[in-house]
Amino acid sequence: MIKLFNLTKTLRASCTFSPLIRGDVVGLFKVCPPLTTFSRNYADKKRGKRKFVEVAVVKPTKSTKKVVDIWKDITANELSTALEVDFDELTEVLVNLDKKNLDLISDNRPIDDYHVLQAVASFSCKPRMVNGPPRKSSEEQVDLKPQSDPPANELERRPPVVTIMGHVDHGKTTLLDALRNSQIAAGEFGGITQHIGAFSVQLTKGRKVTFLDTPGHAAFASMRARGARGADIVVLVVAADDGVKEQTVQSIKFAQAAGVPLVVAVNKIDKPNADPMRAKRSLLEHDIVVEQLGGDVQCVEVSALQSRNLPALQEALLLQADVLDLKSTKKGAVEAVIIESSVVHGIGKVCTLLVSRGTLRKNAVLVAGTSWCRVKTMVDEHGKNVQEADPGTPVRVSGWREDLPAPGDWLIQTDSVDRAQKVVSFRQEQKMKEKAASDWEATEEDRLKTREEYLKNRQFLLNRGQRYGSTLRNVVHKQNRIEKEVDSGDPKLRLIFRTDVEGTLEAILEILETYKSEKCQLQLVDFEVGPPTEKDVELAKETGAILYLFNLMLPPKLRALAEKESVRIEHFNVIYRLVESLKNELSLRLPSETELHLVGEGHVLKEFLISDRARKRQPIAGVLVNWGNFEKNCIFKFIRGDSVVYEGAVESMKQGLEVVANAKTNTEVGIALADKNIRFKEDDQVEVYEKRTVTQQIDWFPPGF
Ligand SMILES: Nc1nc2c(ncn2[C@@H]2O[C@H](COP(=O)(O)OP(=O)(O)OP(=O)(O)O)[C@@H](O)[C@H]2O)c(=O)[nH]1
Ligand SMILES: [Mg+2]
Repeated sequence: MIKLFNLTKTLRASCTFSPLIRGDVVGLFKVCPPLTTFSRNYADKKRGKRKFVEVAVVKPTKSTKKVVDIWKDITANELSTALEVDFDELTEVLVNLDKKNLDLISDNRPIDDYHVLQAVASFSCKPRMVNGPPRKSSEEQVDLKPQSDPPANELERRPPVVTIMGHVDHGKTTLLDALRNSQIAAGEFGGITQHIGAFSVQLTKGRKVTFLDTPGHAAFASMRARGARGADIVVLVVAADDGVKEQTVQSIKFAQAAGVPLVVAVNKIDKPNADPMRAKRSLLEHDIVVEQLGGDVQCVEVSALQSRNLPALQEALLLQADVLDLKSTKKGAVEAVIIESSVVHGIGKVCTLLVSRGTLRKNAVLVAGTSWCRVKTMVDEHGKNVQEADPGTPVRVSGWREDLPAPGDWLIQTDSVDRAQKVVSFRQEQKMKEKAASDWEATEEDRLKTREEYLKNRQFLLNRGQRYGSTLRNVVHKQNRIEKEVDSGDPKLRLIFRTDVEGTLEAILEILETYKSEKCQLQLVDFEVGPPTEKDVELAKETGAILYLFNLMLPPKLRALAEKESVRIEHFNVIYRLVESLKNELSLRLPSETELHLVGEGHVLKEFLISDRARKRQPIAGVLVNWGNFEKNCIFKFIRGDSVVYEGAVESMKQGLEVVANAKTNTEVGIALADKNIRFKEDDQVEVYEKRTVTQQIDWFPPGF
């Protein structure tokens, strides 16, 4: 057996004969050594034609074979990873080489060096000797990864996570209220849900279910998508009087994309115009075939308001949960998903999370995204302190440091604050690297753009006969000056946002993304979750922005400061009111337009020519007012046939000898224009318009508003 320290030697030796192992073919010479250029030319000339066979110079060709790192005492397992081949396939090759290898493979012992080389060759790869197995990447060493599946003997049944989804106002929160005997819907601002809520409910038969209530309003699509992703079962609420609507369809799609089974609750069956069958049939169009129509999707008709048929819905949910056979372990490190996060005055960063494995206790050290936490307080949905939270339990946890975890982030427990901090700084570093890479790409793009721009400007100068001179000074700066002047008058709306929770901030930003109007610029100066501070007021003052607060209190001290600094603060707790306000603010910044409103009509009875002192003849239109009111300061139009003879102000209006400011229906009035050259004819039509200024409306219609 050749020992591995001889491996390099063997390799070198084998290269001479075996291109399979060596990989790169150096070269082959045909017949003669090459001639110098001089001697060949001379020979060619002398003999008139070439007699030599052309030398085939074969350049060193780089092997295209994959290089595989091998090392002393490599095992079959390691070799299959290095070769990136199936372990069984490699086993077969090694056993074919020598039956004894089977024992080495089963005991995970090192394979003989010679067989290693042969195996590598048989997979058409090129071996490269390295000192040892590759070290784990720093990412694997530092970062926290979810644990592998728990052993079967640790698994215990856990409560199902049921997400309630559906169109706005179809009764999701009322249904949850009915199931848990609460009054959430009654206390909601604007009668709509704007947060994702997590509730643990004890159903009949002592079974617990964790409900996630999602908003139905169009603005909260991301929250709905997250709700579906975090669910075991989705309850699709469809109002029997309204049927399948836009957000019902979206909810179905989110549930299907997340691969989560549905249970349909046809709600509001107490309503006189309820038509549960119609609702069920329209679900067919979206591939939801309920049991009553021969499908396999459970469907229960309920009235959340009257608590009708709720036991049947509970039964359906528990049945579905049993089918799914949901299990987890209470042991080991905690893993959970962040449902919502916020900044609470006096408490700091707080997250609602749903435990998925392990048992969460006070003082546990957690990492989620780029934040970490030593659990300071832990409360349930009623605000009651809890000591423990096991799988399927939602809790609110305070004690977060660094960033605010984002909803949907995966949380993992770690053993020490030191480790948590290391993980967080590693992740922050990774984020920065990713950002730097994307920034670099953007810079590179910019550089190419600048180059293109430069060549264009250079060509522009060349076309004008200028071969020298700065393109920057001669083209760009000039252009910028012009653009600046044009730009300076553009209407702008600058905004700063502070919201109660991350989810609403995300919804607001998504709404702002839909703003495409060019009539008024919309500039987002800053946005953050948490109560406003003095800095926000200062920033608003500096930038001339309006500070928008969503679902947040404005401390009296800040109110006084804002008043002193003349900073506008707008306060909302219902999303559609906030959007209304934004649209208003944008519209107010648009220049007003004038519209002409017809206020009277008449016709010319006769033209009079009157001589004035300068002996100039002044044509006067003798007009009968057919209807309306001729105000002197209105716009007058004289129309003959299809053409407008005159449009504009009049010089004077007289009734008899009296100068008048207006003339009413059925009265005659003499009208003089400043332009004495305009003549009138009998039956010329006269239209009188009042100028009205109207404010423009912004052309922005975010979906759902
Ligand atoms: N008649 C009748 N009204 C209902 C029923 N369920 C809900 N409602 C009413 O429907 C309205 C909307 O109810 P919510 O529970 O707030 O609806 P939601 O689906 O949670 O609304 P969002 O969360 O904003 O999407 C309220 O006025 C409820 O009283 C029901 O079974 N029957
Ligand atoms: Mg609701």
